[in-house]
Amino acid sequence: MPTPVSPEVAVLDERDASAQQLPDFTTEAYKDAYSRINAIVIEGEQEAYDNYMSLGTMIPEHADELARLAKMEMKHMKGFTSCGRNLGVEADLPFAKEFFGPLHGNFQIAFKEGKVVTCLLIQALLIEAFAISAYHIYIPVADPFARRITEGVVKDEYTHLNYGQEWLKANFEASKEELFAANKANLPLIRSMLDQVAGDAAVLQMDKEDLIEDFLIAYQEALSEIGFNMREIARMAAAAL
Ligand code: PL3
Ligand code: FE2
Ligand code: FE2
Repeated sequence: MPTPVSPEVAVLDERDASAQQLPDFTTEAYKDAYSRINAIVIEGEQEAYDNYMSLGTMIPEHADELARLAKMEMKHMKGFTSCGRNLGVEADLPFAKEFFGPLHGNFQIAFKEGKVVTCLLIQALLIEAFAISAYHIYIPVADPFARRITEGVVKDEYTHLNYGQEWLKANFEASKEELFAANKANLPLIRSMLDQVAGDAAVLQMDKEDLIEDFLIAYQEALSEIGFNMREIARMAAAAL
């Protein structure tokens, strides 16, 4: 007769095993998926740099602070470039440019129209919450080199999210209507970006539902800090359904 194993022991064993099971970073399948994900992150950091520099011209009293945030994005971009190099992967940058195209286009239109609230919602809330969720879910399944880099980056992204949150909180009543409209136009784009990246993310052992959950936590928390009530936040989140 087999020795009975207590359920506690079985659960512990399972957790230990799964905690150690990292993907094989050397397979062609992994590198192929990484060439797109790595490019998305590099392009995202580069565009974030450009966006904070643009925001600095719209909010001249914060130009120095925004230039400091932009510089952090440049450092992130370089860090993620070295992650690809470390794995021997060439980032598919044309793919990533296309991936960001619609959101990038909306930011550019808002910038030209001087819509600082829309620009802040796109960059400091949506893109930063997307990055925070992606980096959180990536860290436990990353190779050791990329994990160290990503852990440093994710702390900075909270600083960026916080910048947008505080500005919008201080200008809440005047920004409210534009925030509703900008959310309605741009949250569905984030949703479709998540859908597009899900297949490659799965190869990196990142789960789509985890990404969505983590994104919504960061985004809804920011909206609540800014001053929206529960009903308004629910209505805004529903724009992505
Ligand atoms: C702004 O600071 C950063 C903008 C980057 C956006 C990143 C979106 C990431 C989606 C894919 C998730 C993979 C994470 C893996 C990191 C190598
Ligand atoms: Fe960044
Ligand atoms: Fe950022």
